[in-house]
Amino acid sequence: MADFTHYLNDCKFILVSNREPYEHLRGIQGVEVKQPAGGLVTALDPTMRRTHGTWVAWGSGNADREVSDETGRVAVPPGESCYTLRRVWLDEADVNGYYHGFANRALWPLCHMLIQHFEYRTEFWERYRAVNLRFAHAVADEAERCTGRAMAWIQDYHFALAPEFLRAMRPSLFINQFWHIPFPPADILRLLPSGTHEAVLRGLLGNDLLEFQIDRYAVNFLDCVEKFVPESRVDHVHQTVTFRDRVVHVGAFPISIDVDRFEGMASSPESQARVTTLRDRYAKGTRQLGVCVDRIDYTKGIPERIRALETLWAESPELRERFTFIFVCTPSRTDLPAYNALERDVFQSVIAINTQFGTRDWTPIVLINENVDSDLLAAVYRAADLCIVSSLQDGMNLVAKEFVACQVDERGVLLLSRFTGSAEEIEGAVLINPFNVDGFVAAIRTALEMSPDERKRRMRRMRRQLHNSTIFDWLDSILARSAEIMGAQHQPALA
Ligand code: ADQ
Repeated sequence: MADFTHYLNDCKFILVSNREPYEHLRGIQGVEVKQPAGGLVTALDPTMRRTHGTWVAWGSGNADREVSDETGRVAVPPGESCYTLRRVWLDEADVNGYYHGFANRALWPLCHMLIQHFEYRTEFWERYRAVNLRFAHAVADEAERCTGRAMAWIQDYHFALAPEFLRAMRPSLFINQFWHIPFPPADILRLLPSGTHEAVLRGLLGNDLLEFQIDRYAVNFLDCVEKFVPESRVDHVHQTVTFRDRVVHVGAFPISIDVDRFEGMASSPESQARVTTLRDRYAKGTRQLGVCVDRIDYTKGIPERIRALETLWAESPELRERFTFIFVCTPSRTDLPAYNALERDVFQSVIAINTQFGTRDWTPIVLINENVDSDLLAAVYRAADLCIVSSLQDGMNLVAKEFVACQVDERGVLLLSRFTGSAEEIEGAVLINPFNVDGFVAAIRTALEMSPDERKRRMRRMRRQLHNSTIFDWLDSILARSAEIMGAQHQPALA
């Protein structure tokens, strides 16, 4: 794995995210440590180990306080002590207002333009402000502890206001932020009350560099700033904003996956054995196997996908017993009513389809409703003849990239929603509009009928692209750009 520490020189690296990389939990055996699964932690933890920096995050584990000092600091990984985890404490009202509230009920639906789910409450906003301020204080304190320069790298939409707070506390700290989800056009952002949408933009303008997944989101951000922050000056050509006598850089940095890891998992002998079992069961001879993998979230186009499958089996009886679909999903944000309703809806629809079309020997949709470990996931991706990603909006979508990385036999077709960041990056997928039922059904038919040569040609092309754009390339490009901007600032970036 590449070493990125040279970009930092002697600069202290402070990473900020909502979720922590290690959670201490009290179990029957005493305190246990859990490392949450997920691409970001897997990619950033090795980098943090090398930088010996600090990771600032919400201390969500029920034994976190027991093992942390009075400022919330604890050395991690346990037993190795390579870097510091600085925990920020949130009470129930904070979590409800900042996280479930403003982040997930206001910003998340708004950024995905699914405004029927948008909900604004003053209490959400006030908690979000207060928690962002608390995080900014923690980061400023961490910057203060080091003698030299420091760089803060903030993750995601949970912290739209923290950069501005932090800028006021530490004017010369280098601050950058990666926004993982789409950024909406101005007409959508202004659904936030007057004063609030401007505050979100001014908050983000506290950064030196603001990274989006694709150029379209960067363009939306610049348009919003131009409309709602009159005291700023936007340069659309260079993608910069001059604001309060500083230059804020904006750009596209598409996130990816650890391609070699997924390819390695898919190629292992255990995976090969699982693929043989899966194909014997579901894809023998001319039968075919489809797959999808999602958190159950209304942005992922799950009901639209189920409707397309239902229409396909209804209109093409010859495909019954010939095309089986493995539906891997995991419950998500179950504290929110919209997510519970969706989960119920998904399960009921799957049962209805299986009842309508299933036979004694054949179940159309095989539902796996759990968090599947990545080795099994890799085998399922490899075994499939097609994978459907039908998001209504999606910042990037890593499932599409995982499927491509695992397709070592180059037999699978990727059906990919036009409204994902990945669709603007990957060439070789069959693009779909999940709102267009007939077009969606026709695309599944196209995939099922595609010749082995055409499948191989498309998959090979996607795999080549993916190998040139891994999560390490993403990290490299962001840190290289940050180092470049820091160097050009002509001021000793003293934190
Ligand atoms: P997410 O909305 O979570 O991420 P995505 O990029 O698809 O969306 O990542 C989901 C991850 O969860 C994948 O790694 C997938 O394998 C895993 N996953 C889903 N269901 C699973 C299951 N049942 N079992 C095991 N693993 C499962 C947000 C943005 C995206 C953006 C990422 C990264 O919404 O657009 O791509 O961040 O920036």
